[in-house]
Amino acid sequence: SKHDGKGKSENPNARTIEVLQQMADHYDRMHDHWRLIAYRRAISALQKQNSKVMTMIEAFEIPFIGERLAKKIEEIVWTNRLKRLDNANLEPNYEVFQNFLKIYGVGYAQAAKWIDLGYRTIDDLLERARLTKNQKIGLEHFDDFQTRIPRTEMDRHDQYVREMCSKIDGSIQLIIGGSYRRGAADSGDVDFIVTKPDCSLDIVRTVMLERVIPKLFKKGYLKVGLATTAREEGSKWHGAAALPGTTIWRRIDFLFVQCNELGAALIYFTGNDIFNRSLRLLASKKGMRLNQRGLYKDVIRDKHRERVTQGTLVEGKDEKRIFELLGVPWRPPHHRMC
Ligand code: DCP
Ligand code: MG
Ligand code: MN
Repeated sequence: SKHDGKGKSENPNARTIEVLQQMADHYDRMHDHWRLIAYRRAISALQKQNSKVMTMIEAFEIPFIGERLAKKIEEIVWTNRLKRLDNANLEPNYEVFQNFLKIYGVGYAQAAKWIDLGYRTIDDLLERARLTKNQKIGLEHFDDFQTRIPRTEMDRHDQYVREMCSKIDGSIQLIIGGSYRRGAADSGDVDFIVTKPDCSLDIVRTVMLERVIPKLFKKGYLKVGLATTAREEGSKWHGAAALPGTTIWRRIDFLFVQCNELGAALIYFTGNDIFNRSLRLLASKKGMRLNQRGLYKDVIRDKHRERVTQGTLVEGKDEKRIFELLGVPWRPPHHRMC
C-alpha cells in the first residue's frame, strides 16, 4: 500500500494516478460530487496495485473501477495524457477541428486544410469549399448522421433488411454488430454483418452487391452508396438509408464475411474499438495475431515488433473459442465497453 514506505514515484501507476488526480481536482472545482468520489476511489484502488495497469481489461477487473474509468486509464497509459483534460484548455480551433472530424469521410489532414483556408463552420464548407461527392453528402446530411438511432429504430432496420434478404436468398444470415450488439440504447449507425453458411466471401459479396443492395435501392430504403471496397480487399459497403415513412438518413455499413471467419468478424465488428485494441495487443504479446478474419499463431516479429511471418490460422469461426485461445474469460458483447 502507499503507506509501506514506497514513495509516490515508485508506484508503478504513479503517472496514471497523477493524471486521474488532475481530473479529480477538476471535478472538485466543478462541484461534481459523484465524479469526484468515483475518481478518488479509482485512485486509491490503483495505489494498491503492485504492477502497472496497462489495459482497459486489467483496469476493469479492479474493484471500484468501472468501464469508463478503465477506458481512461488505458488512454493515459498509451498516450501519457487524457484527451478530456486537454479539452479543458482549449486550443482556439479545437472545437472547429473536432466538428469537421465528425463529417463522414473527413480525416485529420482534410480538417486541418479547411481550417488553414479559413473555414470555421459547416455552412462555410457548404458555401465555399471544394468538396468531393462524399464530403458533400456528409455535409448535407451532417445533422442526420449526428443524430443517434434509437434502439427501437435499429430493430426496424434489422427487420426490414432481413425481410428483403430472405426474399432473395433464404440462407443469408444477418447480425447487427457495433454498439447495437453491445446493448446500447442508441447507435451512431447500423453495422450489418452478413454471411451465408458454407460460402466463400466472394459468394456473399456477389449476392449482396448484385442482388440485395440493388433491391434495397429500388425500394427506396438505400439512398446513396459512399464506399465499396475493391474485390481484393474484399469486404465492405458503406452507405445511407432511411426506413419507409421516415426522413432522417442513417449511416449503414455492411460487412461481408465468409462463414468460417464469422467469429473473428463478430469480435471485430462488435468492438468497441478500444476493446479490440486491447485484444489485439494481448494476442501480439502471446506471439499471436488477431484481425477481422481470424486468430493466427506462430507469428514471428523482428526487434521492432514488425511481423516477419503471417502465422498460421488457429481459429476464425468460433467467437468464444478465440477468447479461450487468447486465455481471456468470455465477455458477452454488452460487457465490451459501451
Ligand atoms: N472498429 C474498430 N476500429 C475502428 C473502427 C471500428 O475496431 N477504427 C470496430 C469496432 C466498432 C465497430 O467496428 O465497434 C463498428 O464501428 P462503428 O464506428 O460503427 O462504432 P460503434 O458501432 O461501436 O459505435 P456507434 O454507435 O457510434 O456506431
Ligand atoms: Mg456503429
Ligand atoms: Mn459502423
